[in-house]
Amino acid sequence: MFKQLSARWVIPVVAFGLFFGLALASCSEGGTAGMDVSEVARERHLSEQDVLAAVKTYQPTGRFDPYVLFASGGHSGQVLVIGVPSMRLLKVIAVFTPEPWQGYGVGAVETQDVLDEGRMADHDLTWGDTHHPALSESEGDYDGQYLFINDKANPRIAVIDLRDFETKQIVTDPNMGTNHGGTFVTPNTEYVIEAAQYSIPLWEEYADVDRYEESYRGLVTFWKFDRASGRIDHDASFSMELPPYWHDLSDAGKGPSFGWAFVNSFNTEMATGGFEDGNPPFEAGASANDMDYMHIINWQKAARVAGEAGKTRMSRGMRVIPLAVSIEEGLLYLTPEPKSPHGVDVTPDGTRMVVSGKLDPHATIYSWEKIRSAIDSGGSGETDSYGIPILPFDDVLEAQVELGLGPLHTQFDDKGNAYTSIFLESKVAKWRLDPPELLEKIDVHYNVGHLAMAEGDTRTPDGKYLIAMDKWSIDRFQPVGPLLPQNFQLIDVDESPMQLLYDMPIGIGEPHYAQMIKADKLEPFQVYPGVGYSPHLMALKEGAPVSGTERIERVGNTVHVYMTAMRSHFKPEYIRVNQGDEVVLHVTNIEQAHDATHGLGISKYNVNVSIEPGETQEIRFTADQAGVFPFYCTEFCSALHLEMAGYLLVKPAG
Ligand code: CUK
Ligand code: CUA
Repeated sequence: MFKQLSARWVIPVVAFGLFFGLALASCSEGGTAGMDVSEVARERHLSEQDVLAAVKTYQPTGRFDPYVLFASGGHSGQVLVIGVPSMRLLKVIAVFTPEPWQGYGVGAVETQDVLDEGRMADHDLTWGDTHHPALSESEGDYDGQYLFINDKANPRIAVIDLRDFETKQIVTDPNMGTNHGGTFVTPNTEYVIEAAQYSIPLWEEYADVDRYEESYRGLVTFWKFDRASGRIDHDASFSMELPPYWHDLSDAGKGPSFGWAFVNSFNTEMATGGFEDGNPPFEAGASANDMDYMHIINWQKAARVAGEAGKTRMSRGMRVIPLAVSIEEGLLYLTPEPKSPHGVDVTPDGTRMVVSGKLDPHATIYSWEKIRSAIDSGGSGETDSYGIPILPFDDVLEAQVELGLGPLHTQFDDKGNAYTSIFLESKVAKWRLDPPELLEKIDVHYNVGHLAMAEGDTRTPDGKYLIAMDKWSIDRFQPVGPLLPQNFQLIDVDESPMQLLYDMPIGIGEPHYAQMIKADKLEPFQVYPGVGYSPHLMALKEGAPVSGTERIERVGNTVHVYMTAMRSHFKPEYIRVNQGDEVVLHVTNIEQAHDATHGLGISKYNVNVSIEPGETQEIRFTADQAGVFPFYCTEFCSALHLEMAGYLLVKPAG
């Protein structure tokens, strides 16, 4: 019996079970007539490690997780909110993609306005490829106020307010083809960094790839964040022209390196592909060199320069610092980095930058002090073909530590250790920074991309929990067809060796990065503060319907409906309009009870809004189809929820 347990586990499990059994027996009034832990473990074929992992992750009902993970939702264009260590999915925040439950982009005007801000190339964009969420920071510490996330596919940045976990703004970067090195914030969220990936022509609308080196350009944008308004200030933001390398991840300096940003690049070969014409494909052409360039950018000085007359040029409505100005003003330096680098991660104390080359088995550690003195001493005179000074590799290198095949991204703990994902080996390497030494590796399943450590990008990481964001999950979960979920694996890094605790399938897209914050730093609203509150304004909205002001007003062909919702009725319940009328529905949930949310869905008109307690929303549509259309509350709010309904009556024209 109990074949899964080797002999060395039997005694500990029995002891554990006994302990638990006794503990339960002694604290439970009704007795423990059921099975004890060891019996359950045996029946479910669980090892002692399994039981320990379960105990380390289980959250009893009503008890909250100590950490919250904000993960990119990948192609879904959304953000996932997950409790750690339970790995329970708490919410999917609608960002770049319409989302009906939250009433995002399906009828509510203000949410549609946010999505419309994100239109590019005269297209409605109904998806995004989210990669890197960034929590707002104060003095290098997550402050729990805002979250930013990039859309790689369409170069955009979104701003989410963590008072209500809703997307407030989308800004587009008209000079980029795609982005990737975003979002990363400076230590007081002065700026949100966004670096382009695949270069496109900058100063002209169109140029064929045969003019790549002259006309195509890389770009980094520093989006100015205005904390008071909770919005990015477009006019106070600026971009910097970069060579047409393909830029990759970024990170902001802190502590001694405060004021600087670090942006990786690959394809410094400036390969232009064209496999079909007998050229090397991008994968070969863009990885021919042994070294690419890390870009070292003085953003503090660049922000000053961008404010000086004549130092920027407008391109597609954005201020851009031309390359020549950056070179002349000493805003931009390069240093070699091996080979086809991906992640650049600044250590918590800001003294070092860790880079991993996808085709190099090392973590390469740069010393900020050495970078600083190489810059101060005027460099070696060497430049790239665009005239950007190159700091010699040996002058700025602190150390290299061999980790394994395909190192990608690095996180740090509170004990001076670093953790690097090793993509080709499907492992996470734990290594020490001082002196650099590989300590141990743990298997992950499989093809790990980013890692997220508790409070990982702050000046004071917590350690303890690490999440490996795995791209493949073959043999981990119940088969669900050829498209498999991704796999988040929770790892306890305080144990030595590190222990895998939990597998969480992500069936909504390919998340790339995530950040994990202490839950008690978040102070979301329980209920909107006041009746008639607009999440867009983050204030009471003038003229929002409240109890007693419900009415229908016609102004020409526009019919304004001032409606309230409470358990369990809408007021009014009939909306009578003529075919062709414009309908403007103002609806307020006049309740203040926690969680008393109502929805408003209108049959066949593609409308659903979520109206949380106190919230007001506006819906606009043309009543172009005659007929009778029920509307109803789409949240099961009360015993008489099904009765919370009404009719839109559209009288045929003529
Ligand atoms: S990336 Cu996907 S694993 Cu967009 Cu940060 Cu590295
Ligand atoms: Cu209100 Cu259901």
